[in-house]
Amino acid sequence: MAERAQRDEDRTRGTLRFVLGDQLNRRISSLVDLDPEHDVVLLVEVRDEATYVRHHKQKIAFLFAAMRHFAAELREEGATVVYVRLTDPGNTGSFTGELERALASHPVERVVVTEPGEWRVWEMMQDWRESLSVPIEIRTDNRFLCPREDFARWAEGRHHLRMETFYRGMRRRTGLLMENGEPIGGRWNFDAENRKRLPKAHRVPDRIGFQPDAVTRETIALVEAEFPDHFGDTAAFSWPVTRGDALAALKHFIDECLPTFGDYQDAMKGGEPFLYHALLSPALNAGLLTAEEVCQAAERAFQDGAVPLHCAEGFIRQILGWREYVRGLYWARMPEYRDTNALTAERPLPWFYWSGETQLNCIRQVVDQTRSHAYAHHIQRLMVTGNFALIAGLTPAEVEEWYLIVFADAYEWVELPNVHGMVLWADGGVMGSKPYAASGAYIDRMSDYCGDCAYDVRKKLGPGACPFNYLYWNFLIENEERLADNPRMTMPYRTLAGMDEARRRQIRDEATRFLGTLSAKPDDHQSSQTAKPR
Ligand code: FAD
Ligand code: DLZ
Ligand code: SF4
Repeated sequence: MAERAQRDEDRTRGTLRFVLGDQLNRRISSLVDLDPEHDVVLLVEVRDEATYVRHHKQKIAFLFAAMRHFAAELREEGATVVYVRLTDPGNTGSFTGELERALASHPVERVVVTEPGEWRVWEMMQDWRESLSVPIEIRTDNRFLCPREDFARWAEGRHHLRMETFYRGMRRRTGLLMENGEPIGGRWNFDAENRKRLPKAHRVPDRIGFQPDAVTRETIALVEAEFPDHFGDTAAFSWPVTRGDALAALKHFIDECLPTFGDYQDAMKGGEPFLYHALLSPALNAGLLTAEEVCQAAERAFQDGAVPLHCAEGFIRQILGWREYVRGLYWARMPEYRDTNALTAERPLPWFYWSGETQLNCIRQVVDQTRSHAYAHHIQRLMVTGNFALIAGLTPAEVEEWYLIVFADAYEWVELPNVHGMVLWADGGVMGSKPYAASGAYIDRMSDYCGDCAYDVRKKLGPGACPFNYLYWNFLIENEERLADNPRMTMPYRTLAGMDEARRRQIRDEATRFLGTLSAKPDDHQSSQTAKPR
């Protein structure tokens, strides 16, 4: 009894360290000064987080498995961990409820957290300053290379926030791929060398997969039981769920894929969802890996002569450039950022984004692989499902919700700028200098999808013509007032100006007819919000 009283008294001097499900890193700021003697680490599985959008089943199973493994590793280290499972009796279902419950049973001096990835949770944390019985310290998220405040300073006063300028600053700041203050190889960017189409007989390497262990099998079963109507299958689950597995995935990528990554970065191939891509984003975004160590691993491989410069640079740019940039932009511009709709796009999301049931082969391929793997690579997200959403004028909020649901790596800080800014140009050019609109010719050039399609990519109009072709021109016509003055749109608008009135009318008619066939519902009484997306 006396021993227990003493222990409780010690705890009153301790700290409760609340680690969110995407902060699973032993060096995260909330854990750097962990005192296993006195502190309590809290991790909670809560229904609110699994359902604020109806995440892909694999994303929930992945995160719960990673959280359980992380908790076990902390316990092995001697830390006191309070781990709340989804179905534990008394689970209130929310971050706030579980934090209050933990404080009621573990008297501590203060709470320490790391700033969250999403605005929604940031707002919750501001309320905790007022509502909790003890003080709370919210620390910088040290998994990123550019703190939010530094990005905000860089962004201040700029209307256009161009990634390339930011990226050069980050190369200088970190010294990655730099020599005597200059970029190695004399150039900052080797993008032009990263646009090859995959040759027909080309064999891509087999990928390392991580068979679900007992912990993951349990979380998969939990998700199937608790969230049966969420989008996605779990049969092909093979994500790394521990730090050890994530490091093995990184090594596999650097050894087997990075030497060719740059060449085929933009390529797409039917039945080959992964090609040379890293498949590291779920692990990175959940904290199992850090941006710094991943970039350093790529730089080391270049310095060892195992990886050509354009591949190492192409990969490092994605993480040091794009990833840090979208995160900075999100925090610099939220919450107003999500509310803009610069192209006044208002068409509901077609049901085929959930079902994959469409004759557009490119979309079918991407939706089907996304259902199986909770993954599509960048160009599939940007130039297939994204490009369609842009040129068909789909409502930003619905498209954004879809992207936040269907990928294992999706969190609003990274999803929103990519979808709202890069894909839909709904921010009116804050992020990208022009919309990435493209006709079927782009998809045909970078993939083999068109060969197996019911539509003819070479046909611009008339029966059997590829809808991407007339939707593209229809998009330019509809947005002529907004976009024709954009210097980067001069070429397409010059071509449009050369079209006679009859052809413009035909484009408008065929686009209107096609768009009229799109249904937002599987039948008359289900919507994408309430239906069972499978
Ligand atoms: P690789 O192609 O091998 O790239 C390596 C790494 O670079 C990725 O793991 C990722 O961390 C980073 N990266 C590359 N491009 C971007 C980018 N544009 N923004 C941020 N990081 C980038 N990424 C997410 O992590 N979560 C999302 O929710 C997400 N939504 C996206 C939505 C759209 C419309 C688009 C166009 C892109 C989105 N991305 C998102 C970025 C990118 O598509 C994924 O990071 C990438 O496909 C993940 O697969 P990979 O690890 O195989 O990446
Ligand atoms: C995405 C997610 C899910 C599905 N479930 C949980 C959870 O049960 N517990 C938790 O701590 N985190 C979860 N997450 C991740 C959070 O949504 C994420 O931490 C916030 O969105 C802030 O980025
Ligand atoms: Fe997609 Fe058009 Fe090619 Fe079919 S023909 S796969 S719809 S781009």
